[in-house]
Amino acid sequence: MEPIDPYDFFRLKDSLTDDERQVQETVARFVDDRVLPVIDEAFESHRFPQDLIPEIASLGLLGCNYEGYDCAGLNNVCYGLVCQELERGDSGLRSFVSVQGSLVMYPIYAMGTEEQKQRWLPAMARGEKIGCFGLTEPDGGSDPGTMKTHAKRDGGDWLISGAKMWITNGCIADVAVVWAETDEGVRGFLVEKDMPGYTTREIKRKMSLRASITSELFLDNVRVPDANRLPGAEGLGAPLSCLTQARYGICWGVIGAAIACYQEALDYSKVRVLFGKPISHTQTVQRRLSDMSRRITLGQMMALQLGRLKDDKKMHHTQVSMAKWNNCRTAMDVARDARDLLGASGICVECCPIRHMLNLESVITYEGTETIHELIVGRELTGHAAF
Ligand code: TGC
Ligand code: FAD
Repeated sequence: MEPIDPYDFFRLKDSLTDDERQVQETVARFVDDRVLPVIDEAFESHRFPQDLIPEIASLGLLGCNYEGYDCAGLNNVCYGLVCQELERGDSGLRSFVSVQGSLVMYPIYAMGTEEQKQRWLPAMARGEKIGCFGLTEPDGGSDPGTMKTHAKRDGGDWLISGAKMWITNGCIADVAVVWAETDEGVRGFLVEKDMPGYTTREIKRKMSLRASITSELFLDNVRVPDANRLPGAEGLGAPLSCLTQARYGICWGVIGAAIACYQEALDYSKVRVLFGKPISHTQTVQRRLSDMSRRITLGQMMALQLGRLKDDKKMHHTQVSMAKWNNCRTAMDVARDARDLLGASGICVECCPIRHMLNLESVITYEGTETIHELIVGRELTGHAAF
């Protein structure tokens, strides 16, 4: 019998196709060669490594699970593996790819006109245009149905006013998908960066996702032509369906962060000698490492099954909620325990668990907090919304 791979305990790689394995290996190489050497410095200096965008684009990772429009046309398991490998590097990079692909290209692809698709999708797949997604507002992100940003018809245009908060990529975006209340219900608009009345401001001094840009968006009577409205986006279900796409990627991504932390803790435990023996020889450390491995394995299985369901068009958004909740919690617990196993060294940025642990504080909050996902599952089970 071959020995067990500690990072693939249940041989899930055996159930990947050759193409899926190749995608994973290609992105893993990119992360090892190009991301890991720079990420500590980027995190420390609160800098998004924007110079990596052309390489990410040339690997075909932006909007990689869409067909046509210069997109790679990969399946959803491949997209998940891309997220997993990128987040093994840093949640900030996976966030960039999630927002560009799942939150901006997706609504244009699924709800846009042919003209909007031709104009934006190829340029976004090539990384020449960057997008952001404005749903959350300062008064509370968990309940987007109460958004205050509104759009009013004015002849053939719309006038949009309001503010959006905590928006990934905001300051570097050429286009913002802005969700606004109208007399006809919630609608989605493509707001372009040079439209008069539209401004952005970076949110600084974050202790989490420091290698990612987070911004506020301000809209002061911004005149947007009706041609920039997404005609297929009607009602709150439209932005929520985009969240399903991005949450799906997070379910995979955070497993990458957990693997990075577990790998570092496992290696360290074999060389840290205390009381005359490596700590890996003690029962408590073995139990903790086994528990990390168990949690990661369960998360990997959940992500893979979710991917197969998505590729079979059978995935329900409540399943995504359960997996987002489970896998973020797994990654957070593994990162914290790995940090502790490294002792004092674990508080330094040279050791990845503290960086991942801090990043995961955002990931467990954005795209629906843990509580919101528990309540979404609770609603499914009981038929009663307890939000
Ligand atoms: P509710 O009545 O549940 O839903 C309204 C309509 O939408 C449908 N729907 C969904 N459709 C697709 N996917 C989903 N996930 C959906 N959830 C609901 C639903 O069937 C209904 O359709 P219809 O036809 O019956 O009208 O709406 P509610 O107001 O009760 O909201 C429920 C709740 C709490 C679940 C929802 O508001 C929610 O998910 N809140 C969390 C908000 C959130 O996750 N925000 C994320 C902002 S974006 C972000 O964080 C990006 S971070 C990116 C990065 O950097 O990686
Ligand atoms: P709140 O909604 O105010 O929640 C506060 C607390 O109340 C939470 O613990 C929550 O779980 C709890 N709570 C809420 N409702 C209930 C209830 N009914 N019962 C019990 N407890 C409840 N948004 C975007 O639109 N686009 C982006 O690109 C984006 N990027 C982000 C990047 C980062 C780094 C971060 C941190 C956030 C980002 N967000 C983005 C915003 C994110 O989606 C919101 O922060 C999130 O939805 C939670 O909203 P909130 O922060 O306003 O918390």
